Amino acid sequence: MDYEQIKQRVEELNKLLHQYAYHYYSLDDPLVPDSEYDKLFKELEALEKEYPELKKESSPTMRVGGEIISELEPVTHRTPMLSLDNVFNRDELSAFVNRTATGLGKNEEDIEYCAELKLDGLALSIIYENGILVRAATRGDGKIGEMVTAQVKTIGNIPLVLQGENIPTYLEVRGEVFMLHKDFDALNEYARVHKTKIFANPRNAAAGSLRQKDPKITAKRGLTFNCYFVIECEGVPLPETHYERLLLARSWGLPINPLIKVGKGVNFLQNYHDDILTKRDSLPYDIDGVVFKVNNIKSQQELGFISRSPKFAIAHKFPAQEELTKLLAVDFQVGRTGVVTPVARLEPVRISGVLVSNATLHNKDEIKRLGAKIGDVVSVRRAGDVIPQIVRVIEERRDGSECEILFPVICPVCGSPLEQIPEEAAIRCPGGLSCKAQLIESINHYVSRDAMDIRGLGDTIVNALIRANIVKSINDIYHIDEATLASLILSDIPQNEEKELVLEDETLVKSVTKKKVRTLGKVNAKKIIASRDNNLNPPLNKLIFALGIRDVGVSTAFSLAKKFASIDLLMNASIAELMSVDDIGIVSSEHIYNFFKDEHNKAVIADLLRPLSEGGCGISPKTLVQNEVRDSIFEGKTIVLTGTLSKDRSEVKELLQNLGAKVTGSVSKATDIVIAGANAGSKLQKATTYGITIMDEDKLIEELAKLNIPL
Ligand code: 5U1
Repeated sequence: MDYEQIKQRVEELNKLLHQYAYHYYSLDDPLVPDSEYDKLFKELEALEKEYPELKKESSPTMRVGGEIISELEPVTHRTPMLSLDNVFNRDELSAFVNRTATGLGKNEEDIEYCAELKLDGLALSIIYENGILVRAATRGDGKIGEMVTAQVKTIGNIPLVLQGENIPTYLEVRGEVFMLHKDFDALNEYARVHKTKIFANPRNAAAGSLRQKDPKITAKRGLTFNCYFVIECEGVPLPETHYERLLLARSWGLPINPLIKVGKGVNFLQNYHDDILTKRDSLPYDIDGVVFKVNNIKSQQELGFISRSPKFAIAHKFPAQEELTKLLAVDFQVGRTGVVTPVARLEPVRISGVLVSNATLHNKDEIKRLGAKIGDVVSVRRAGDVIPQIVRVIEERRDGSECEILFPVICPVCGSPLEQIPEEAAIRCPGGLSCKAQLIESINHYVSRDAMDIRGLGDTIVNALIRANIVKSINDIYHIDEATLASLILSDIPQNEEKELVLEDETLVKSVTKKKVRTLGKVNAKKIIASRDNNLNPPLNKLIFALGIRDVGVSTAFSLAKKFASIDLLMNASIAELMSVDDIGIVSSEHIYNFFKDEHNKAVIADLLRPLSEGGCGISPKTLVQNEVRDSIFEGKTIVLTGTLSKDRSEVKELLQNLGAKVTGSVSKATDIVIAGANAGSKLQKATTYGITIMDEDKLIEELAKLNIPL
């Protein structure tokens, strides 16, 4: 290629890569596979390295981050970046609606609002000149922000070059930069392993990542942007409503949130607030409220501003997800595999509607990192369905009475000396099943739904069985008779007391008399025994999962059952054979191998499998026949998972892959099935448009059940 041809090729690669990014992020409809994008990206990188003068400021290669900056440069915003006034309840919301109507001289019901999410990140201004991203700045004090252009260019869903029709000569948009929970978790997991800074919440992580002086670091952090306002636009006439302006921005490739709605009246606004509040925990990012804006731009201008916020918009805030409370004590819990976990006992505090009195402290390293002491005032965060966490200690609130948290050296349950596992932060009790805590957890795991599914045998009864020395190992469950179980259930209830009784099936019986309890005990015992005896032929994968082998979760158990036709073959498998199973590495193979070589485990399994006629437990697992697996409707299909599923998405993905499916991230014409969980958004919409088969979670469970795979 001569220089002219090289120049042309660089132009062409720029154009193609921008177009591919637009189709991938904005249209959710990739034009080419990721491998093709990567190939062209590398080609452009190589050409730019050889001919640096051909590298444009808007080149897709800017996504990986440019030079390190010594200071973030101050920038004056052409239009100040405002903040929003807040309301916290319906009365305050009604007052806002009323004020707005009075201000506009209209009826409340006639004013249209655009309802949006209040994303918990940081505000950003982006300017495009002739479609090219030329400047991005943080809010700063509203008048002067910090230039973060190079950092913002690394954010995948922000177009470096606007796409579509009628590109303006000048455009300034505002929006929020935030971090998805998955990116936040990955960042903190990395920080834990590499002992670098752990962020308290996704907002801090987003701010810390955007304000990096080295844009290459920003590039690795996984930030996301949603546009929420078109501030200035030249060269293209703008529509008259805020919502239509957002749609226009979207047509140029700027991402907007899919949950935006338009409507009228205070009831619409309150319902939107309530609806989003119920969805809050299942969203893949943090929000701290909703925002309502008068939709008509002329009306917005008519209403004007008060000090630093517009009169046409309001934020309806949600309860905070972080609150201060006192760390009263630390208990140490022993899990199924013997890992000892410190659990913080807190002065009960209400966090986003839930009373929190415990929080996990993970391990010794985490306590050290937090520098927590008993008696400290701590900030506790509860977001989504994640276990509450202590995110920081408020050292300024110390009064000297706080005391160190001492880690036990012997197991708090069985007294065995605890072991520090080399290379791991975890401390473990080596007691195995002779440790009551591990025994309880093993039994609870064995009887759980994904395992042997023995209904009614909950925590309380398992505890009582172990305390009474009736159950010392999982096989003992099969040697209990109904009368023993019934008497045990009865004996656990105080004799002359009327009280509320929560049954194992979670029904609440009020003021139960002694007589009634006696009957309930018998009924429960009958149900438990029936459930146990009806489950003597579980699918092999369920039995493997139930054994509680380290590293063997639902999907690994399934892979093992697919590979080894019987428990005998699995028990005799070599480490090399185990490693040939999908996603099983050397460490997991060793755990599995060692589990089956252990004499105690061998004896327990032998008793589980021994026929009833010979005094055994009579378990005879059903083999996973290869044909069954091949006949699955997922074999060879391209599947997209979207929305919130009740099971971990990566586990579902793995399961489907095990069934021969290809699981991809975005919906295209090549997609065969979209599995839509709760609150599925644009991908579901797109699947409907393309006429792709849509399956909800219940249908997925039903299909997997046909293959004897629990979800
Ligand atoms: N969704 C949304 N969040 N938010 C924050 N819209 C929105 N608008 C804002 C702010 C500070 O200010 C506008 C008035 C530009």
